[in-house]
Amino acid sequence: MLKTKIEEIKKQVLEEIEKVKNSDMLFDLEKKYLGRKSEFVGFLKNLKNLAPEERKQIGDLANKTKLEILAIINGKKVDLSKTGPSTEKEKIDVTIPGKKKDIGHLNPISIVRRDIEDIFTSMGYEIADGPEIETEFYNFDALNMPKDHSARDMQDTFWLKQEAGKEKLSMRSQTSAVQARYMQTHTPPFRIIVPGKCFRREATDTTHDHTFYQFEALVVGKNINVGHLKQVAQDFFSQFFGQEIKVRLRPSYFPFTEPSFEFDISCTVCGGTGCRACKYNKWLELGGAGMVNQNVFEAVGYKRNEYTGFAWGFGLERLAMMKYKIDDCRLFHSGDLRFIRQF
Ligand code: FA5
Repeated sequence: MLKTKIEEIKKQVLEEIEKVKNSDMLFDLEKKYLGRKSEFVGFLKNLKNLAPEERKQIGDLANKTKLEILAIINGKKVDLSKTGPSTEKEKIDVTIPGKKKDIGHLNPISIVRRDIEDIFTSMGYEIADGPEIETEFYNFDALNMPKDHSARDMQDTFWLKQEAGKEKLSMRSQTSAVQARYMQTHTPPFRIIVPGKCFRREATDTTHDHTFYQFEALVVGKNINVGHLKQVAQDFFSQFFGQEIKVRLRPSYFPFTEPSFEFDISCTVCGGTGCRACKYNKWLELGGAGMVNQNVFEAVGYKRNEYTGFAWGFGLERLAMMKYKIDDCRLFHSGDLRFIRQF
């Protein structure tokens, strides 16, 4: 009786498979005869209720038949694949445009930062780092700015709420804060750059944001002089912009350098002949620079006058603005994808 039933199922499969014309029909047939809820599979599940003698005999036949049905279905699959797609779903329209994957974009600040790091590491510089939340000591005291020093007002600092008995903390207002950190743990000679985020509580405009990047350079050794500062900067800018760049130092004041300079480069747009980008000045201001004040060396434990060194702090946004001819630095951190997608 059961034997006949099994043979009957196989016969039905053989009959129905002849009528199958496409993969959808084959799928339905497979479901009907071998699916979890099919008569055949239910039947296999109930084998356990048979007497041991019959269970073995019928079980063997059922399993053999199941494999045969599977082979019939697979054979049909192969036949159908040879005749090409039989349903709309299976057809591939090669003229439909592909779906573009969104892979994200580097912010131009990151691109510029990487370029700078590549150029300086190729010149033998180390890349140093420091925390964005900084102690008063590293951001000010060690940089020759005692507590009541008026130079602290040169930068509007975001101070954090002071915890009782703990040191006063602020959002780092300049990458110069890393100078003392690095020098405390290293002995000259060394040359480093420190690209990093800075924060200032100031009204924003096209060239000022509350969050911006600077890139500090610090070179310390014996007999380092202003000539080295000028030459290294000139080499760097020429590589960075891919054209010859002239640099100009103007006298200035920073408590942590003596002498101190404002640092200008020849306009990259007009090449130094005067244009709208440089407001017909021919020069563009990029940041501050100078020879490390001996008081800073003393604050980190070096012997006075044993070493000399130069340092600078340039705005990364200014460099990116010049490189990509962007007229508002606030765009960099605006999160506006229409802007970012252009890079
Ligand atoms: C300084 O921060 C000094 N630490 C630079 C320095 C380093 C001098 C080492 C001597 C030796 P200043 O505040 O001028 O200096 O800032 C330097 C540069 O950072 C500016 O010229 C500008 O390019 C950039 N910068 C400063 N404030 C902002 C701001 N709010 N938004 C965007 N860029 C800024």
